[in-house]
Amino acid sequence: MSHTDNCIKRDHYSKELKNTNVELVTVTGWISSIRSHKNIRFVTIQDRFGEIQIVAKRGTCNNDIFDMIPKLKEHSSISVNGKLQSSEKSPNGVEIIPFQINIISKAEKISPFNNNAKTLESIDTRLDLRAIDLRRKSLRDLFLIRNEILKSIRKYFYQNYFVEVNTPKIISTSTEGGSSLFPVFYYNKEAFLAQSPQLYKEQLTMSFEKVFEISSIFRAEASRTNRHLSEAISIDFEEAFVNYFDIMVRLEHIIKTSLETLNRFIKCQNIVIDIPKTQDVIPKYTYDDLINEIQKTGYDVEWGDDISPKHLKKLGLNDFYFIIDWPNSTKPFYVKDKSKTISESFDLMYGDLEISSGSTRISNKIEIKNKMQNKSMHTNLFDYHLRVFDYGMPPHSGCGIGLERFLMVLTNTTNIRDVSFYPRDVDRLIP
Ligand code: AMO
Repeated sequence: MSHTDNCIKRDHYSKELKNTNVELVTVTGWISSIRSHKNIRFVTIQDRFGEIQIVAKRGTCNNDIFDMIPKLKEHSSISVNGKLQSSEKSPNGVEIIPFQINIISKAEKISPFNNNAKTLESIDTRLDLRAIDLRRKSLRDLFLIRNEILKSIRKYFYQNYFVEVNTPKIISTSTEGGSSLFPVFYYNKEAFLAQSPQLYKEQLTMSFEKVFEISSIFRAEASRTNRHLSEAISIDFEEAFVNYFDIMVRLEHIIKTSLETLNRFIKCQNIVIDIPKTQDVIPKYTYDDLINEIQKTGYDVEWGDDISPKHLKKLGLNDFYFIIDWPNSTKPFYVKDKSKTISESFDLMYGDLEISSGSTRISNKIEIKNKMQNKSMHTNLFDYHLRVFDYGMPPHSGCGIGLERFLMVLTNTTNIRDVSFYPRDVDRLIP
């Protein structure tokens, strides 16, 4: 055994071991399990791509190495230099007979949860030690899926001439209603954390026509649920010269591309999860129709009320669908009216979970000012926005997709905290 501060340089990742002709390899990673039988000892190392099995047999490897294995601690970071050989029993078809094991960083404590368990009781214990929690394969798989989905969505946007933008997250006004705002001190002024990039993405269609942003949105959600975060990631996009039906078509494409990507990825990574079925066309139900149906089930709802998950559960709606043409009163000031009572708006649902909402926007200054006044808003606070309407604001539409909610659906995950690296909720501000 040799303790060293010098990290011995890896020459192969786990996934490269199967296809190499090299006999002597050096691998690095952290220990995920240690097993000892009479004359044979196994150490499993995990790296960014998967697992590597180290096998030490008494008599065929150095005695020091054989004796040190039971003293190793799970989670320690180590490097192993040794001989690569094929092995039918090992997870990736090869194993390493160690010549040298270096402990690069020793784990001092035993993890409070089992590394290989699929479901664990206390999410709080796990979140308190999130970096270690994320070493678990089932959880890492979720985030690798997240990575692939984001790549494919970005690719979709780039192929369709969208420009990736970043808009301010410290802002001066509310866009989605005042109750869920986080106030912050901004020098000597009151400011807020952005609930969405709404007004900025709309403005940017004036110069770039098609924009998207993937970034944090902040919502002061006082309720404790498995579907709300105080800081979530939103995939926002906005497009000039189109209406809300065109945006729904884009969402159909985004869902289709995401499901194709997901299917390919889980097959190639041997990940076993239930994923939603592909729908070429996503059904649309009007708000009017659904309210009627809900009333028939006996719920006491009136036209103009919000539609809640419990109502949708009762209707037994499954898979993806749109609820379109919401009452004007339920939607924010920037949403265009379709008539005196309803708006050009939609929510994308999966079962009873809202994944996205979007609309055609108001592009006329008088119209948006009237709307703000009807909603008792102070138009002077929005001067910075209203002034751009004097310079040829194009008709435009867009939507925001809650990334974590979309991932919950794609990976059949019930708690939104499991698809957020470091979730923030009413009780959690660390780590
Ligand atoms: P909305 O407020 O409906 O619309 O938000 C868009 C989507 O973001 C997700 N989302 C959340 N996810 C987790 N936790 C939360 N607290 C949370 N709040 C919202 C949901 C939701 O459908 N500006 C508009 C979008 C637009 O019209 O472009 C907006 O923000 O999946």
